[in-house]
Amino acid sequence: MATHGNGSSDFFAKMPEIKFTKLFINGQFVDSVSGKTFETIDPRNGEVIARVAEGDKEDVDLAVKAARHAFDHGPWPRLSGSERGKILMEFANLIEEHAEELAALDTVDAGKLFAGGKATDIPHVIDIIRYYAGAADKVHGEVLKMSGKFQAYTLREPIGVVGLIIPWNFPCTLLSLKTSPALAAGCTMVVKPAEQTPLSALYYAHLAKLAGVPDGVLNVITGYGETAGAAISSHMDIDKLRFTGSTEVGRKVMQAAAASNLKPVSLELGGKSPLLIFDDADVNTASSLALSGVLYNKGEICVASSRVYVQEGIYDEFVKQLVEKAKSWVVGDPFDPKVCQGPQVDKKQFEKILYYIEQGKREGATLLTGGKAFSNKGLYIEPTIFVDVKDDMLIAQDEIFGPVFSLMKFKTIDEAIKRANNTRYGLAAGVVTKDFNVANTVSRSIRAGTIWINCYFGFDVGCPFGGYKMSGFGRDYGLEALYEYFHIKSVVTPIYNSPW
Ligand code: TXE
Repeated sequence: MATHGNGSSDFFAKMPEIKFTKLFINGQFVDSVSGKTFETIDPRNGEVIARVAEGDKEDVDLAVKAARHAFDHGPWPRLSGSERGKILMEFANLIEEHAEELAALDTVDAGKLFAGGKATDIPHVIDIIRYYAGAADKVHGEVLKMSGKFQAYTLREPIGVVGLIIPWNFPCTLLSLKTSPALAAGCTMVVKPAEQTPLSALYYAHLAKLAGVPDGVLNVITGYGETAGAAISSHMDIDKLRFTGSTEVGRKVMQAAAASNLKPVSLELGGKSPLLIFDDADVNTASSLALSGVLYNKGEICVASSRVYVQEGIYDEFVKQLVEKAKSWVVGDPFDPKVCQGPQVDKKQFEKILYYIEQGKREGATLLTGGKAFSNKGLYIEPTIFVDVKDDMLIAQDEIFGPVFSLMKFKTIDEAIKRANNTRYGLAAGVVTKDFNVANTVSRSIRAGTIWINCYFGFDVGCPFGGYKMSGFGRDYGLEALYEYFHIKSVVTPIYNSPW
């Protein structure tokens, strides 16, 4: 069984002060039009952290109005890229100063590790903002020689008011991933954080204002998906949508976009990523990669390596080592620095994971360790390993989004590739081998947006990320994400008497 964190440090003292609980519209914190609020809950103990303004359609309308005004008449899109870049650099500096508060807010709201937030997530947020700050003045078009007596030049013009819908698993990171390129491009925006994790988004908006982002450019509507989220997706005056979340809701967002003003959509959706481990792999390294590939962020990560395929020659030794490692994985309070895994984000997610564990048992997979809640207080689940998993079982097909391994054995590379591709998703995959040819063949054969060779979770702000198949389309990170926030306009002129 996984062990309990029992850190004697004063980690409970890190409970952050909750300063912002209202909607952020046109540079001001305001109540919702209805006056309604909702509870945000601490998954460590089920206690209410704060009541937060519940935005709905009327609030989205006000936020879009502010964003439209800021786009059509405000300074932001009219500043030069380097002026926007300077403000974004200041924003990144402020995030750096307030890293601890932001990390703590995501810990109480989402059950994420506080130490990890401070050491990894928030520094990554800062990198993201600085990257797009630096890119803001490097956007340009092209000059084209056309057939006949014409030439053209292209302009990249900011796309307008964007709607950004964010999930709860990396609240601050995904917020910066969507907002930073939009800000760099000169867009204005209405952001809806997930109802489970509204707090860091409001703090982030406050820091953006302090940095000099003008009123109306970044608006945050806290509230539920079916109301505030749906109002954003179907809004007639939003020019572009970017969404990260479930495949099911991604479909609804796209339908709403099509049924309203045909706004373009980018979707980053679920995954069921395969990790292929070949006989020549070092078993200790491979089992550690698989361990963190599934358990990192309690399995609440879209690229979790939730299908682990191991070649038959090392299978038994791999399983033995993985089970030992999973048993010593420390589950407990995410403020405790010794803990590796905190509680699942909310009751719905907790119950979803337990349902899939029961389903795995029912369908005949063998449970080697874990398989139940970790304590009777808080939403903790034991790291759970299933073997004898068949490709068509629910636990091998559906995104569980929890600390659940499905282990499968394979004989040949062709078989491994075929089985790895037997999924409706295509977000990421990993391959562990010393053979370069095997690594290359697998990388080119798997239909997924990211392939990790002898590593897992290698992310960088410059490296594009996104899905194939039902994992969505469009890219986060890199210049690819920045370009999604522009229209390309072609300006054509006749040319007379040109020598060429
Ligand atoms: O996601 P939702 P949920 C997957 C993961 C998880 C499952 C369900 O498998 O178990 O989705 O999680 C907003 N119109 N991922 O239900 O509902 C919602 O308020 C517009 C993978 O929490 O997709 C939130 O802000 N918006 C994923 C956001 O959508 C709507 C990360 C995501 O919530 C809406 C999260 C609607 N009708 C979950 N309904 C990843 N790719 O990383 C909800 N929302």
